[in-house]
This record gives sequence, C-alpha cells and structure tokens, in this order.
Amino acid sequence: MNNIKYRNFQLSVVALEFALYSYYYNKEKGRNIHSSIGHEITAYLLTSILNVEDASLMLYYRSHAWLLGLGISFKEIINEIKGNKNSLQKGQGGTMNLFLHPSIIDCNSIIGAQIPIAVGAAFANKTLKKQTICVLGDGATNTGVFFESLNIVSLYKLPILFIIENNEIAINTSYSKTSAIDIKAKFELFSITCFEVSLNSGFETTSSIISDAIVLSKTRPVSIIFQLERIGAHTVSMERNFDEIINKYNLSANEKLKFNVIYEECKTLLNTED
Ligand SMILES: Cc1ncc(C[n+]2csc(CCOP(=O)(O)OP(=O)(O)O)c2C)c(N)n1
Ligand SMILES: [Mg+2]
Repeated sequence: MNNIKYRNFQLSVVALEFALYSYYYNKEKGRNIHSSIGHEITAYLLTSILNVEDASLMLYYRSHAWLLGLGISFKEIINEIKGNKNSLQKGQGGTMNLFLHPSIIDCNSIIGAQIPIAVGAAFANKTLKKQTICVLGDGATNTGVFFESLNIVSLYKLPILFIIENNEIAINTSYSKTSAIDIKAKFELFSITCFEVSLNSGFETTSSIISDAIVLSKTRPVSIIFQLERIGAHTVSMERNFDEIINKYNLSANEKLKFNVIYEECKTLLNTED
C-alpha cells in the first residue's frame, strides 16, 4: 500500500469538501453537507482492497470519500449535489444519498436505515456469492434496527462485513454518553467476529486485517471498527473554524499546490451553470 497515493486521496477529499464548504456556507445557510474529512482511511482502504464489482455497498450520508474511492469524478459528484437534472440520479439524491456507482445499493440519510437493507442484500448475496459491505457510524450502533439486524445475520450466518466509522460522536454527543457498552461488545453479543483498528495501527497491519475480514465475511458476518476522528463539525452549517481543519493536515508547499488545483477545479464545477 502506497502512502503517497493515500495522501493524494486525502488531498482530493479535503479539497472537494472545502470547495463545497465555500460554495454552500454563505449561499444556503443551514444546508447539511456532512464531510468525509478525517474519515478518508476506510473509504481508501476498502475501495482499494475490495473487488468492488463483486460487492454490494450500503453507505450513509458521510460518504463523499467512498464515491471518490470508487472512481466517481468530481464533476459527477458535484452535479448530483447541486441537484442538476443531467446527473445520473437527476439531482434527486443530493449529498446524503449518492448512488453514483452500480455497486452502491443504498446510501442513506436516516440513521441505521441502511443496515436492514444490507441484511436483505446479504441474504441474496449468499446465493449470488457476492460480498456485502455495510458502512455506518458509531451512533447508528445504538439504533434498535442495528441489534435486530445483528441477530438475523448471526442466526442465518449471512455473509456481511460491517464497517464502523467510529469517530465517537453523534452530532455533538459523545458515544460514552449514549451507550452502556462499547461497540465491540455489541458484535460479540451475537458472536460476530470484530476487528479493531485505529489511525495508529499502520497501513500494513490495517490492510492485512481488512483483507482477512473480506475473506471471512464471504461466509459469515464480520465487523471492523475503525477508530478515527471527524475533523470539523457535524455539517458545514455548524462549522466555525475552517483554518483549524486544514491545519490538521500539515500540508507541505507541494501539497498546498496540489490541494489548490483540485479546490479550484471543484469550485469552477460548482459555479458553472448547466
Ligand atoms: C432516525 C434518525 N434520527 C436522527 C437523525 C439525525 N441525525 C443525523 S446524523 C446523526 C448522528 C449520527 O452519528 P453517527 O452514526 O455516529 O455518524 P457520524 O455523523 O458521526 O458519522 C443524527 C442523530 C437521523 N438522520 N435519523
Ligand atoms: Mg459518529
């Protein structure tokens, strides 16, 4: 796994999100854009390692990085977010419901709603011999439907991989204030193998855990909890300090140039009328 490639991916994600920020922050106060800033690692590694064509993906509203990882262009993503009728989705999904890749079965704005859909997909994929990936936040593991779904996938040994993007916060409430047990314990309750990785685990280790989990999840339910950080506020409308976000990335001069090129490209796309 190449770290420079990952760094370039991060730059693309952050530049796209910043262009969206700059476009929507003043233009439509209150517009909900949930950025993937800080969440890049799951999208990058899973889309690099997985045989995407042979998988069904269930995503949620914080998935711009996944779309980029799947090779969807800035233009396609921005067209959909702007609500353009010429987008593949005719602008009806918007930022929270991006289905711009044939492997995406669901991309949901209702917390936890993608989970039972993933269970259904896994049920079908058991016969079709396809992979099922369900991505969700830590907050979504508190929903009733999460527990019902774990019960069913465990009972029927459905082939599914749960990816938890654990930023330990749901809007402004920390995970510890909303759950009596940790996320791993929830999976263990249903005898579902659970791997845990963090940003400190290193590329090699994390990649090999993902590869193992992908293989195991072809025949039974498996989960990976990614400990990561949401850099910035829950949505653009709540954002207060843009400089603080970009400072976290410690961009070199060369990286700043690369960032600016992508940022300007995205801003041009946003400002271009249909
Ligand atoms: C059923 C439902 N209840 C409440 C909300 C409002 N809501 C939007 S995001 C969110 C927090 C979810 O946190 P988490 O699952 O940890 O995802 P994160 O945003 O941290 O990635 C809530 C409560 C919603 N969208 N759907
Ligand atoms: Mg969260």
